[in-house]
Amino acid sequence: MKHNTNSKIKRSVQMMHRGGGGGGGMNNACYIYDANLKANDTLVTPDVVYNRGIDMNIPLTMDDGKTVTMWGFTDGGGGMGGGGTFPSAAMRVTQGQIVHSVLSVNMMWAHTINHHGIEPGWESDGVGHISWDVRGNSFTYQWRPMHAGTYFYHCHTNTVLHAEMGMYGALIVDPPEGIGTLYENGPKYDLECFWVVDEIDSAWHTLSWTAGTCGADVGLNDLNPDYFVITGVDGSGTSAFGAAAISPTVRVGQKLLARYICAGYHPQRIRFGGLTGTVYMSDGRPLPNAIQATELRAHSAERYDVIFEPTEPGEYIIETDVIHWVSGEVLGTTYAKITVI
Ligand SMILES: [Cu+2]
Repeated sequence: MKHNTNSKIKRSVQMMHRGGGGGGGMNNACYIYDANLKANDTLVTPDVVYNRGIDMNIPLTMDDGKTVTMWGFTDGGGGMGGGGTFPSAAMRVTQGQIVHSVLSVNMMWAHTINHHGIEPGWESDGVGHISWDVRGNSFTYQWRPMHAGTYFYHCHTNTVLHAEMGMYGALIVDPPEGIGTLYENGPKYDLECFWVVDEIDSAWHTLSWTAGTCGADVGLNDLNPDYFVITGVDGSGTSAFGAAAISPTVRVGQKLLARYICAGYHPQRIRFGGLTGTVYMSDGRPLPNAIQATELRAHSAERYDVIFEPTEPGEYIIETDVIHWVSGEVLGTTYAKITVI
């Protein structure tokens, strides 16, 4: 009898493990860190409130006509109703403001928000497995950025998968001087662009939200990208040339700030197409001494703030290589463009 009972348990566990398939579909119970979810008892009156919901069915059409399903946050709360974008809508606040990010997860799948590089209290850190995930509920994260710069926010539930699925957005902190100054008493700029470079392994994009947390090897250690995107656009051709936020036009004499985020897992090398930029900041802090650069290398989640002051009209192609982290092979390249008139 005892032997039979054990066998039944084994079978039911195996069936649970097999339940991990299906595009964001099944309520697989292996990843449960929401049991401790409580209201955030640290909240004070905010200066800014962002409402974020979840959309786990965002179609991203690539240059070859194929569509990859992305996940992301909606701007304005809600649950399954759609309306999410890839990347998710930016958050933009001023240094010193108290901000509430209200995450509403009106579904059975768990998510969080981690404001990467910001330093809130632990209740608001949004790292699911060490505090709690949010599902079937809402939670208010409170944060107060004290350093201007370029950041991003992302889901921190089953992070390897959920970040790959696209659950991130830019987080910009302006100094007290406001938009047009990079950091407090720092350099000025006239316009800005956003280079958020990421690689996509479309085979991952049919996995369930708990994939890899149930003991099975679903291949999350083996990222084989087949698409390369820049700020939500297939970057392998010229598609990003038509988006002003990625491929700006600047007049001679103007200062262009490029906010570059390495949003992939493999390292990247970005080349400025013959332009020399001044690198003022990395990861939300000014460099001790700004450096002149014609290219940069970055690793996962790094950010760089680069100001260009082009002197010659022309078209400058910004190439970002995604480089295999072990072999050094260039896996793919994204293209953007600076037009100087
Ligand atoms: Cu998530």
